[in-house]
Amino acid sequence: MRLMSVLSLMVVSIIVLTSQFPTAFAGVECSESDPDCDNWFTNDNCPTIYNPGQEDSNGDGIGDACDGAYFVQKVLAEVKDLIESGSFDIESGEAKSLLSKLQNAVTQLQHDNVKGAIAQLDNFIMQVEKYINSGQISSADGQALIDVVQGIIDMLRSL
Ligand SMILES: [Ca+2]
Ligand SMILES: [Ca+2]
Repeated sequence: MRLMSVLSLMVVSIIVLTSQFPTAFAGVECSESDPDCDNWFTNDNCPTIYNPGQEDSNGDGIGDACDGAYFVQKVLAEVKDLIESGSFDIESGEAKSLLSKLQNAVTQLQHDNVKGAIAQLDNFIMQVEKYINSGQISSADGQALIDVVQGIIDMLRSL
């Protein structure tokens, strides 16, 4: 249950992050030096996203509000834990394929390929759905994973 609560917390934090866009994306430019209207004119850790608090949980200089790689890495760690604890009824090859989609998404994000990352995350969701349907992953675990990954996709689309 610890894992489930971690995932739920992530869903909440991603929803909070993605709901932070007020008028910044209505095509209104507050000023050339502060296009996202969050009053950070220089050193904004998400230059195009409204994040006045500048939260940066992993301290890599990229704000949480635009740090897709950070969230995917967290999901990756949780999925690894779930697999290692035997929560999923999947073969090692299936586990490898599931994890590689998340790992590939991180790699794509590190190379600024957001589209490629979203494609990997979409494939991850499809694979989880398949395992839910076959009963290899419980619908509670599976749905929690899908919700959090969908939240990350929504965040990436808003970048
Ligand atoms: Ca910002
Ligand atoms: Ca960060």
